[in-house]
Amino acid sequence: MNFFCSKDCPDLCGIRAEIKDDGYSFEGIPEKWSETGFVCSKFKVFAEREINSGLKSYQMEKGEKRSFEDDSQAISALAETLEEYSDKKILFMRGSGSLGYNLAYWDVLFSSFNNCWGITGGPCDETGGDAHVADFGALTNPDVKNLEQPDTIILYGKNAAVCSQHLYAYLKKLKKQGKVIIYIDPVRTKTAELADRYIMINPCTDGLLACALLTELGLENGHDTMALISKTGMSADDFDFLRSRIEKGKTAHIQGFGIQRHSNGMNSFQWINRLAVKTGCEDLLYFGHSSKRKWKTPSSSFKAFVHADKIAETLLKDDFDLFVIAGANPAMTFPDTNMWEKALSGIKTIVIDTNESKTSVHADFFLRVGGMFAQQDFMGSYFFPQHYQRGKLTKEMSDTDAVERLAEKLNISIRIKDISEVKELPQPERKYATQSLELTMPETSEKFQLITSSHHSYLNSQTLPGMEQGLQVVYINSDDAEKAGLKTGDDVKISGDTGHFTAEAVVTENIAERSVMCWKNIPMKKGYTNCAIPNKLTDSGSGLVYYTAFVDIEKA
Ligand SMILES: Nc1nc2c(c(=O)[nH]1)N[C@H]1C(S)=C(S)[C@@H](COP(=O)(O)OP(=O)(O)OC[C@H]3O[C@@H](n4cnc5c(=O)[nH]c(N)nc54)[C@H](O)[C@@H]3O)O[C@H]1N2
Ligand SMILES: Nc1nc2c(c(=O)[nH]1)N[C@H]1C(S)=C(S)[C@@H](COP(=O)(O)OP(=O)(O)OC[C@H]3O[C@@H](n4cnc5c(=O)[nH]c(N)nc54)[C@H](O)[C@@H]3O)O[C@H]1N2
Ligand code: SF4
Ligand SMILES: [Mo]
Repeated sequence: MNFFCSKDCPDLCGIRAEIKDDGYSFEGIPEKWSETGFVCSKFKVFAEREINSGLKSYQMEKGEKRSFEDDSQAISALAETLEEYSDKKILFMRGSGSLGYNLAYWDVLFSSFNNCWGITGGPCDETGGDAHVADFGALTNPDVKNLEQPDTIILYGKNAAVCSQHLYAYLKKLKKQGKVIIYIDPVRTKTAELADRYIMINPCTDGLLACALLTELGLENGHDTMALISKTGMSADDFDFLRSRIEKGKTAHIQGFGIQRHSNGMNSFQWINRLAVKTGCEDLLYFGHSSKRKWKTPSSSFKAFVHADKIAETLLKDDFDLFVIAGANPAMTFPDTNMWEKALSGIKTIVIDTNESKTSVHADFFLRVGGMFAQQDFMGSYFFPQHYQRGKLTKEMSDTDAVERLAEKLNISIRIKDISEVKELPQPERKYATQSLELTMPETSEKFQLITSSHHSYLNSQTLPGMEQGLQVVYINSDDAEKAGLKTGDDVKISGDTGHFTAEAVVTENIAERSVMCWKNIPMKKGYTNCAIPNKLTDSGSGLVYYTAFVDIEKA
């Protein structure tokens, strides 16, 4: 059967799936740009979490958990609950648990309630997307095969070895063909191993770097290049190398998500966009495109919206009667964990998920769905040109099975369309329209800047029990560690404006001074990284800031 992985990963792997006596087998489908098809190691984790896990739907009654025998019972009970709320004020949130096209039918179902509100803005690629729309009028990505053209490829905060393993494999091939690869990141991650040159940069200064390069190339004026380079923290030699590579030949620029999770993230993106355009490399500028770009989304009309940075705050104000969460784990993945905990414990909550999570422990009703293996669906890649369809592999109740059954009980008319019935949209083109661009200086602080990155063994908060063991660490530069009297293995208390957590120190040369790094979205030795990250919007006004979070560190 044709299958694909619909996780929140830029790649989108096409997969051939087979049902065997002892389970399932999965094999990656080759692409034009990658003859050896493969699926990443995370895929096994998804299969183990989601396929026939035995987890049942349940409802809390006077503090007691009542599990349902089967899906029909659960659906009937949920329909009854929802009927009680038909005129009440509901907040609906859908996350990135699975990003197939059909998951949007949850929006269709809930937005048909009289007083249901949705969410705008989000935690993922919003800021970078806004920068592209502002500059080019569209969010689009050039053909990945254009990467065969340049002499140099620069990766900015794109940890491809971990987050985009197919791109990493392709870059390896391109390197063998003689392309020079430069990787810029405040952390020397696994991706640095691929690079001909790794350049350590201070967080939030990629825009300053692009502006300094443009100025030195005579394409921009009015900026003090020496001052800008000094703020990036890179050596004159590294800067000259970058300038000479861009001057000499064609250069591709690949923007990662890391840069746009900062308070000046949109501005940084716009300066890199400008660098690519003004040096004649617009068709070599990559960020990503929407995974649903080809199709018109099913229409939903919410009464109004709450912004992504205000969800927990609004719930705490008791503005809503019911909170519905499908495929999201905000208690772990959104900023300000402590506020989320308080908000979730005070509101009636329905969680629709494949697994129990830090969010679902607060659920008054938990609806268990079979996840992507049970879901017939289609979707495109964020980065690559391909798109895939898949059938329903397991017999478990999928998200759309649940939507259809609930809609029928609630007398709401919803029909899940086949891909052949979905309207295809024309694909937009880039047209650079930004005349002049101000440069936004990074926020500064006496404190440490906390970066919380993706780990190769799991995706966002989708882990197996115990997976956090050995990963509850904080990377600290050796000079900083010496000043703070810290050694590898010490427990460190990391405190931000909204709370604190504890992790074990790893003293290293592989991180910029005054920055510290933890793995994202897992429990730490005490508390959670997002306890120390306040709710804040980036300069785009729609993305959440994660990495411009300032913290104090002390031996615990
Ligand atoms: N294994 C794995 N893969 C994943 C995920 C996962 O959790 N695990 N998550 C998926 C999701 S939801 C997403 S959105 C993508 C994200 O994928 P990527 O775009 O690769 O982003 P991240 O690895 O989150 O962040 C990339 C890097 O940005 C660096 N960085 C931080 N600040 C700056 C800065 O100011 N400048 C520069 N140059 N670099 C900076 C960080 O040190 C980090 O190494 O990955 C997806 N793939
Ligand atoms: N500190 C810090 N926090 C971050 C980030 C960071 O870099 N640093 N990255 C942010 C980013 S880029 C993102 S995208 C967000 C992601 O945040 P979330 O949207 O919360 O993402 P996940 O943890 O991937 O998935 C949420 C839930 O979906 C469930 N799920 C999986 N498959 C299905 C399915 O098919 N159906 C249903 N109904 N549920 C399913 C999973 O079990 C999981 O509990 O996290 C953000 N949080
Ligand atoms: S690389 Fe991404 S799309 Fe491919 S199997 Fe892994 S998580 Fe899924
Ligand atoms: Mo994301």
